[in-house]
Amino acid sequence: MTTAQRHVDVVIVGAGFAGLYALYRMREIGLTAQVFEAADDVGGVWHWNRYPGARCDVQSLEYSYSFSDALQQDWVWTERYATQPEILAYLRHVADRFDLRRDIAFETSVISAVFDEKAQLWDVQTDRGDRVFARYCIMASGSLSITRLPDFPGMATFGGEIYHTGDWPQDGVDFSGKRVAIVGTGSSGVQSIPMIAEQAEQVTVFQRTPNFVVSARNRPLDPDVTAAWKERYPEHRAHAKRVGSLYDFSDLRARDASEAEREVEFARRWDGGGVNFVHAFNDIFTDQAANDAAAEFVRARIREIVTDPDVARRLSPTDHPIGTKRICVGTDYYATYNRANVKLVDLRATPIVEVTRAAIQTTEFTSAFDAIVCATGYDALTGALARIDIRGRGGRALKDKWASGPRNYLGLMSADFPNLFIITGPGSPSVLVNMVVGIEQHVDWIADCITHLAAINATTIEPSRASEDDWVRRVNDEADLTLFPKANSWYNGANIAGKSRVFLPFVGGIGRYRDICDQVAADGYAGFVIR
Ligand code: FAD
Ligand code: N01
Repeated sequence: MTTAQRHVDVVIVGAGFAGLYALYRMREIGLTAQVFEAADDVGGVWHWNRYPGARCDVQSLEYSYSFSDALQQDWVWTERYATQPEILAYLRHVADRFDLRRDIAFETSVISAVFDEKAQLWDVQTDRGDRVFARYCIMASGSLSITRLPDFPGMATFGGEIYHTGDWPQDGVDFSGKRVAIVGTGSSGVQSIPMIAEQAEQVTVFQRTPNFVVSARNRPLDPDVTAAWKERYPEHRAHAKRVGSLYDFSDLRARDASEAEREVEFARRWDGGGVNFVHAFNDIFTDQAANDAAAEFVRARIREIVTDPDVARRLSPTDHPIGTKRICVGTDYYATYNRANVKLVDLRATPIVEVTRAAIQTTEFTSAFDAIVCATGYDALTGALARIDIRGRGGRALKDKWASGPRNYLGLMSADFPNLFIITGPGSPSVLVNMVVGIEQHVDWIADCITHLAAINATTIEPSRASEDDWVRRVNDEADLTLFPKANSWYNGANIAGKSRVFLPFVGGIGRYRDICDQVAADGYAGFVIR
């Protein structure tokens, strides 16, 4: 398909959960759309993250679209937390079922989007020479789509394979008989380490910061449970619109409970598995003492599971409140360190000095490896936007405007960048909630907004500076009321050298955020300038 030099109503960047739904909705409101996707297929995160053990940690029955009842009734999830292949199959099914592929150009990266003030159109160009003019531009380019490799001295000289979990070979990797180094112990490391350890001859985990890991307690989905859930889908989805997922939020404060009561509640949630552990009390994210109690419960479990006390100590997080770096959900993670073929290296005590052609040299030892797996994360929330040369009024670059931190209103739009919408970007609940719920909310709001503009015969919408300033302040102020700023994490850009340290997502929750967005629309898009 050639898309060179043509006009559409809307350009959409990305064909993951967000881009696919955006395309569906734009068509539904009668717009022509062109999607560009760097990958060779749909799926986004679920296309790229094929590492062993990759799966969601929001329950499958909830980590899925709600916009089509026929879809949610027909699709059968087989496990409590679906694997990457199953989620990818689901997204492929969605693309086929709603005939979405015909408007998607694959293996095509958007390199620039420039607002033409005279024509009032976005001029979008790709690495394949396409040039498309569009009234609207929707950035569905992902919050966790720009991978980040470590830059150890000599890395380029390594003669074995180097993998990043977020750019995994499509045909998989056979680690049988291999000596594998794994760098990184965030969610991707936590999911992949036990799986790679089962296959490889030797696994050495290079850990900089230990993370809190709760057990997934994954299991096959009982067909009766699924049927009962599907019967009550409208109720479940309505609830998720308020809270993101059927998380079991407690109304109780840890400080009001006795130590024994706290232990019972933590144990119940630990045994139940999943992220509900951090919702055991409603002050875990705001009260250091409550947080300490939850953190200590996990550290005690680590000491129970891991047989070598020194390894258990090194695996125990002490430098951040639990939950302020994204809680990891794993299967057999801590028990994996009891295996004879797994070794843990604490990079803070024993830093890497150099990577050579066949080995990694630390301050204490040199070990030979056949492969290095980097589970080293992403340039989150702003990375994909920064990769594109986005220019608004007066030729101003978005990355310059955002040099000291993202500036936008509701996380959705930035002043001087008219008709440019961002899905689950900074300033929205984004990565702090079930992201499919957040994506549907954003896309529906954008579809309503564009419909409104057409109805009043308007050409552009963008936030006023004042509303943008207020929103940025509010996002920061609300984060400052929590323990989140106490951690160095990708939530606040700490994982990228030179990135401004700003807490990126809106901590207020999807329900409150939805109310704010709905009120803005009901008030005639208050805070926006419509021309
Ligand atoms: P993505 O899926 O990242 O899709 C963005 C797409 O845009 C990508 O395919 C990318 O190639 C493309 N793109 C980017 N820039 C360009 C460009 N310039 N030109 C063309 N194409 C471009 N969230 C949850 O809520 N629950 C979970 O359990 C969960 N599990 C996760 C597990 C993993 C391993 C990861 C990495 C993330 C997980 N997430 C989870 C977060 C996840 O990001 C979202 O749930 C969701 O998949 C995001 O969808 P998206 O369409 O917004 O972005
Ligand atoms: O990335 P991360 P991720 N030298 O940034 C370490 C989602 N997700 O891919 O903490 C040594 O969390 C880094 O160490 P430190 C989820 O939202 C969900 O694991 O910076 N180490 C850290 O340990 C998640 O939060 C699932 O000190 C280096 C790790 O690499 C997000 O995606 C599964 C280093 C990076 O952890 C990102 O998770 C997977 C260096 N130079 C992903 N650089 C689910 O389960 C980095 N590290 C649903």
